[in-house]
Amino acid sequence: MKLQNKTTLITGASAGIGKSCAYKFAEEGSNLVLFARRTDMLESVAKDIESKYGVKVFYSKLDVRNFDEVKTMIDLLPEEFSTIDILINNAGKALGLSKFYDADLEDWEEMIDTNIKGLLYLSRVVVPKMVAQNSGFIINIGSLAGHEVYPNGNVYCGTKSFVRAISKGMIIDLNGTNVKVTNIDPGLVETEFSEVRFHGDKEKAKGIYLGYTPLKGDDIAEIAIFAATRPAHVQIQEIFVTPTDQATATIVNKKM
Ligand code: NDP
Ligand code: 8X3
Repeated sequence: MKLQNKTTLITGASAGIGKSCAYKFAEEGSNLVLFARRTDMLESVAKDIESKYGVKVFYSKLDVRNFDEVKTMIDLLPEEFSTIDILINNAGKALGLSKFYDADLEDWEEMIDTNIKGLLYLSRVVVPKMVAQNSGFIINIGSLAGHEVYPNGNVYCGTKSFVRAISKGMIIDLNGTNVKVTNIDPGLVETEFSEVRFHGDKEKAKGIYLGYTPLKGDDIAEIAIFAATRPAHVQIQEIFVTPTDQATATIVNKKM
């Protein structure tokens, strides 16, 4: 086990990539601090992980869009969870897939508040403690959408370009400390992502992953483990990973 006695904080741990990271990091011996808005799902993840891996898990409802909630939660973490070794800024979403001049303003607000401000809020509160302890590791989950703007992706792609830029900004500002940053940019991963994007339309969401083999949450979690377990002098700044069947956002080898 490579992460024994470490503490990993994961946002968006109730589903998808965040949930996969919770299991993989626990498998490596890390204690966990898990956040999301759906506490029933968090609770079942936490209980299952505790019984399978014997690590300590703290979980709580936390909406990353609310700075006061984030600050209070981190300030009041129980003593045994208060030293965060690894921060995984994962909570995020796309909402809608339409031309920018037709888009729903509320969708924009929620994407910007979650993908950009939420990541900033968690980092602003957790990272000073990492700098003070002169050790820590930050994983920001970006996207292929941060490398490439695709039709109707407009604002979501903008938020993921931001994630890529702020990851670089963090790397620059943390230079000279032992706090490392890795930006992970996945292509198509089969999670609740598309169901959320299409506002609960399960059929439409399913269609996104048909006819080829998409990535799974576990594929991204394994990459996160690899990045988090390099020697102290090795910083993997960025990982861009797609399914083998995906060349670009729009070139996907669908056999159908
Ligand atoms: P899921 O929809 O499966 O999971 C998203 C997670 O984020 C859930 O746990 C959700 O929990 C949480 N979340 C959403 N809003 C908030 C909020 N305001 N506060 C706290 N938690 C929140 O999607 P993925 O696992 O696929 O997405 C995870 C990350 O990966 C996102 O940043 C996404 O942009 C990125 N990504 C996804 C790709 C894909 O193809 N799936 C590809 C590239 C990047 P809850 O609803 O309970 O709050
Ligand atoms: C999720 C992948 O291609 O839907 O970020 O933007 S994509």
